[in-house]
Amino acid sequence: MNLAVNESQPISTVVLISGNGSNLQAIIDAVKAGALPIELRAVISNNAQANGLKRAAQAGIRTHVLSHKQFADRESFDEALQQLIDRYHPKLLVLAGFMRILTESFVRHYHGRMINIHPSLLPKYRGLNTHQRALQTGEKHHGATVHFVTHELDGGPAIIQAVVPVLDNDTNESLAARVLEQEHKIFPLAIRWFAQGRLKLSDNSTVLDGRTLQQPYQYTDTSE
Ligand code: NHR
Ligand code: GAR
Repeated sequence: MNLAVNESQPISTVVLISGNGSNLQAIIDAVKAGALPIELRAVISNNAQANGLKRAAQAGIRTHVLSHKQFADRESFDEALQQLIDRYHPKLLVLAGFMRILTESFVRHYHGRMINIHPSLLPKYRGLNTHQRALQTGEKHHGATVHFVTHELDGGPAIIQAVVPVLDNDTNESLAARVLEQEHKIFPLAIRWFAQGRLKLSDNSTVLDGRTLQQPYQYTDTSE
C-alpha cells in the first residue's frame, strides 16, 4: 500500500428519496464535479414511481425500492429500511425529499450522521405543505433549512439556511421553485462540510469548524 498520509477517503453515503430527486441530482452533479468527497453507495426510495430512481440509475448508482405499504407498521418498515441501508455501511445518511416520518429507534441508530433538507425557514413551518402555509400567512420571506435529524420532527439542530423573497403574485409552484433553487446550493454545501469533517452534531447542537452554531449558517447566493 502506498497511500499518502493525508489522502482523505470519500465517505460512504446513502440517500433516501420519495419523489423527483432534484436535490439528489444536485448532489450527484457536485460529486461528478469533484466538489463533494462522498461515495454515493445507494439510493433508496419508498415509492417505486420516484423519478429520482431514474436519476440514480443514470448516474450508475445502485437503487432500491422499499415500499412502506408492504409493512404492517412504521416499526417494521423502519427495521427493514435500516437493514437495507446498513448493507452499505454509510457514514452519512441523506434525506433528500424523503416523505416518511422515521421512528425513534431508527433516528437513534443514525444519530449524528443523518441530515435532511426541509423547505422552510425552520423553526417556522415544520411538517408538510410549507409553501402554501407561508403564502397563507403572508410571509415576506421563506426558504429552506438543512438540519440534523433527531426524533423531534423537523426540530433537529439546524446547519444552514437560505432565504428567498415571497413575491406578490407567487403561487405554491413559483415559490417552491425559488426555494428549490437554493436547496440545490445549500444541501451539497452542508454535505461537503460533513464529508470534510468540519460539521458535527454534539449535545444536540450543530458544531461547524469547532464552533457551536447559535443559529444556522446564513447562505448568501452570489450567482445573480
Ligand atoms: N423523521 C424524524 N424522526 N425526524 C425528522 O426530523 C424527520 C423524519 C422523517 C422525515 C423530513 C420531513 C420534511 O423535511 C423528515 C424529517 C415527512 C413528513 C410526513 O408527515 C413530515 C416531515 C418530513 C417528512 N410524512 C407523512 C407520514 O405519515 C406521509 C406524507 C406522505 O407520504 O406524503 O410519514 O418535511
Ligand atoms: C424539496 O423541496 C424538499 O425540501 C422537500 O421536498 C422536495 C423534494 O424535491 N422535502 C420535504 O418536503 C420532506 N418532507 P426533490 O425530490 O426534487 O429533491
